[in-house]
Amino acid sequence: GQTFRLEDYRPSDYLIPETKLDFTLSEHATRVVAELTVSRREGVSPTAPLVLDGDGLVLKRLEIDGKPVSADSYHATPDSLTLRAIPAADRFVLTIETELAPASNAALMGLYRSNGVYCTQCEAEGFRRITYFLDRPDVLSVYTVRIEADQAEAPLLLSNGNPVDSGSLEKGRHFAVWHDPFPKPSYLFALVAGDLGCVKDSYTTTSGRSVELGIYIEHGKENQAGYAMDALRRSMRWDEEVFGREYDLDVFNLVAVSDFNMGAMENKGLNIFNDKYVLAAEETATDADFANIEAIVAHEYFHNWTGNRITCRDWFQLCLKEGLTVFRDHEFSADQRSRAVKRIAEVRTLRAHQFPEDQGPLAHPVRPRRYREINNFYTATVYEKGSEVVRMIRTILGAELFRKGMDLYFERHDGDAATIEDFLTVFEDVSGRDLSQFALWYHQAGTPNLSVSASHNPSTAELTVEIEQSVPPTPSESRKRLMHIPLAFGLVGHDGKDIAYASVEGATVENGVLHVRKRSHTVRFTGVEERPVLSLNRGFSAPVSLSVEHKPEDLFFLASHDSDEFSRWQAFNTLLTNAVIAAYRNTLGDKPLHFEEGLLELAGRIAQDERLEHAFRALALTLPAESDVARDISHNIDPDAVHAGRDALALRIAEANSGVFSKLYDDLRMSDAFTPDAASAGRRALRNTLLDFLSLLPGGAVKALDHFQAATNMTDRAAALAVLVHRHGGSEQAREALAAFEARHGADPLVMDKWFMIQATAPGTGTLDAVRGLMKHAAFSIGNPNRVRSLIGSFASANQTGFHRADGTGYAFFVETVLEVEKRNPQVAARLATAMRSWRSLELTRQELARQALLAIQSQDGLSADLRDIIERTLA
Ligand code: HT7
Ligand code: ZN
Repeated sequence: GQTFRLEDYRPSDYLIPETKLDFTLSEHATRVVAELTVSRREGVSPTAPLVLDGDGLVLKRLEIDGKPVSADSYHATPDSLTLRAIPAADRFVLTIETELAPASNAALMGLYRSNGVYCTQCEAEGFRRITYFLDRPDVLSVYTVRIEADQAEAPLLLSNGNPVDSGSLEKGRHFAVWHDPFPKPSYLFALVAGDLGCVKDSYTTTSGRSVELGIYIEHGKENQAGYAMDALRRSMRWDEEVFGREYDLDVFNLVAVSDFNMGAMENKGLNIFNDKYVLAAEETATDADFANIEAIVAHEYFHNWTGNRITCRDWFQLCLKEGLTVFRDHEFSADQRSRAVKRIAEVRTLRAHQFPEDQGPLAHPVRPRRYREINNFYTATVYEKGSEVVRMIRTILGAELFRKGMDLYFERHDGDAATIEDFLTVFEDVSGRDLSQFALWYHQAGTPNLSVSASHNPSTAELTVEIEQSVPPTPSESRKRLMHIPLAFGLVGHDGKDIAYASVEGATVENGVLHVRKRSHTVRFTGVEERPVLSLNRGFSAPVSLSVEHKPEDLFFLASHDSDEFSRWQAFNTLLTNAVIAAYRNTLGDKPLHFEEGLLELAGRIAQDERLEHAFRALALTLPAESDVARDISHNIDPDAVHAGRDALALRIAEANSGVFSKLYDDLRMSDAFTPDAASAGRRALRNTLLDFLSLLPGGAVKALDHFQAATNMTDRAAALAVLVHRHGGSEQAREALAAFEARHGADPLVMDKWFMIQATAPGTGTLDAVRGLMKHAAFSIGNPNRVRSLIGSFASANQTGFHRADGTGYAFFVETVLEVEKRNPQVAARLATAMRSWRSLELTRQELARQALLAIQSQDGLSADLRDIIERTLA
């Protein structure tokens, strides 16, 4: 396959200032007539050919200015249309008719059908599956779209922008016309047509513009759209208040579909969502679902300014819209909920998904320099690390200059297809700072390491801190440059308060942030009378991995006293991780396992600490996942021993705190009506975390089944089911709960996804057969991405002992299933295949079996570009 390189970027010879599309919808033969106003860019030779992108298209008609184009002046293949003889005039109208079969489009890119609804997905390169076009984000066009369909089959006809016309036609057909006044790239085009239920509302912007809001969902599910609507209204208000950004069309529509490759899509004025991120009711959605819906509704809405009004010049700049928009949705959720809890959750996600990517064969810079398949670059690095980079800009500049920079960005680049350089320049312009070293965060892959040690001299009242940075090599980048790392810190005194110091030398320190720029810094603080405990990377100010030479008691101290809540959580989490790793090593060495009493006691104290939010306590008490521990062990990993070490710690914590945990568990029972707010969710989270511990004690399965049966909402029901299946798999109680859940929710595919996922993530070798069996369940469908992700995706990427079986049968299943999914949907198959990205960290037997599995996929004929790209990079 072709490799695309950033340095090869060149503007197109032609532009398409206006696009008129006319769709005559039918399942097997949809007719699309595109009328493109084409203009030649200034200075381009009139003999320059016009080459349009296509993907599997069938050309039916081609005209220039209303006249058929002679056969010898164009060349059409399914994947491109080249026009050689082009009118000398600067502008002409090109009419292209294509015919599509949406019903047989299983890849879910371009125009397809989901549950009988016509819908589109055009990012990144799906528009070329609809018509021939300059399908690149720097070609912006004003769209007018006419849709014609059978009135009974598709009473609803939606596209981008504002509705301008509609009416009835003969033979039970009807039409609608939409006009979007904002020039946009083709990836933001959307169409939806079908028979859907609707929830409506209206919103008035600060400047008085009235906007009609519509959320479209399957009939009968109208009562599940209220939370998404509320999240949308709050997002609109927040963007006005925090970023000064108002909505700009008369309508904003959001449609939920069941077959969708990703989470949602920010098409201008017509967001299309995976229904998993819209539908919510206490009976069917967990607190985590509510929080995701809020975040994703906000994310897509925020794209209206960061992505749509200002788009990307090319796909290498993807983080320009995604990293920035993730940062904006993180800030929104932090403002709506608890900032500290939100931050901890973000960092856990970053470490679980981005760190392994950055530390494995798929590592790439936040702004990649080359790709073979752009769909494979919608990654945790582009999104989550991209957001961390924006956060660091704010940390370095301060909130006020950051906002000034954002204002300048919107003012200077509204209507542009911009680059990361444009983005960085606005912050340099408002602050007068040089961000060239900082820009490496966009250009260089890999997680930087910081090693820190400190010594205190009481006689001189000096604290000396030694800091060393290193950036490990990553694929095709063996030599790394030194980064600018903003490290928020505090010197914590014996009373838990930060100690002031007289002066500092050896690094720039501003507003509690130490700027690491060199390979090594010796930082001297004077006027420090008592030995402080160093609290570093507060709030996770930089996405680095940090090793600090702490005295063992320092981590205990920080876990109890650090004024920065994130760092307090971090200290306790490090203690837990270290304890699991020690148990892992003892398991491997056949030695008895021992856990420090102090750690077990601290768990009990955190659980009861009324000064801490419930959600914080729940997060603190959640043991690091097996994959988190494995990442810290980093090589020659035996997943079974990790599991044994983690389980042993859980049991010891439960035993040591049984009384305290039981009492708290009882006290936290809620009798009032369900509300999805953060405080209530926090109570449920803590109670369910305690249940997980208590279930390990005698009578635990019965307790968990009681919890399951008493549950009045999905959060508690799913949590109890997970405890039963994961801690008491095969028990009578687990079987009873699984059957009851299935009987109650069997007809709701989104809820059954939870049932699949819980079973697929049950530890142990038996899960493979269970997953194979569940693939035959009536609620499973290999063509639906949500089903595939919940059963197969979660098994492959979140089940260390079940998937990474020492006999390699998990990998054989992986080969078979990935190839089966790929036949229909290469994008989903490629994403599934990333489950193997850390194969080189495993012990040697598993490594070899994993390599054989990857080679077996690689040797297949006719592999899609998507899957081949992931497999070959993973093996490289
Ligand atoms: N910008 C959207 C990305 C997306 C996507 C990309 C490739 C294939 C299918 C897709 N669906 C959505 C989502 C977002 O980041 O907001
Ligand atoms: Zn996005």
